[in-house]
Amino acid sequence: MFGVTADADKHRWSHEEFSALPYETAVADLHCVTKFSMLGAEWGGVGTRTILELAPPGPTATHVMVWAEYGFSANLRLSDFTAPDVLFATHRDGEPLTAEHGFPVRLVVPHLYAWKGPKWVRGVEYMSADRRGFWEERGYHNLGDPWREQRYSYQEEPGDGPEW
Ligand SMILES: Nc1nc2c(c(=O)[nH]1)N[C@H]1C(S)=C(S)[C@@H](COP(=O)(O)O)O[C@H]1N2
Ligand SMILES: [Mo]
Repeated sequence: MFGVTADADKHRWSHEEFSALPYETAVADLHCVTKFSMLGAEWGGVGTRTILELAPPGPTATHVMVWAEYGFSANLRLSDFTAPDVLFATHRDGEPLTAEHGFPVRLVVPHLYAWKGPKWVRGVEYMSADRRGFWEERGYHNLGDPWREQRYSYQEEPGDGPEW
């Protein structure tokens, strides 16, 4: 965790330390915008709320950027990042994630479209203002709520995302 943390320090976990943190599960569908969705998987890993307690954000933090391998990133409102059932998943249906699906850790955000859940997560940046991630810069909706069908940026309403 880096960016505007409460103590202005970076917080890191080795794989071993991360694996020792409290383990939670959540059943969640992955809604992809362009492919078939993965339904009903049980994800296991570390809750974002656990990480937030260990590395709290500073008072000005309103958003996060979740950074992954290969330059992928996704931005989230802090409230979406810390919502119940949002996990740094290490397991799916009781098995460690495969490389293809995000080993060693991916973010699972059950209430948002799947691009908001980076695979191969490397770090999370607390931000004092919103900034678009990889797909959000390339035409996907800044918020990505599947129940509101927020797929593309042209559907954004004023206030849904930062100015272009
Ligand atoms: N690092 C990274 N994470 C990513 C992506 C990506 O391209 N790179 N694609 C996203 C999209 S668009 C979807 S639909 C899901 C797909 O997850 P799956 O490969 O486990 O089915 O991963 C998301 N996370
Ligand atoms: Mo996707």
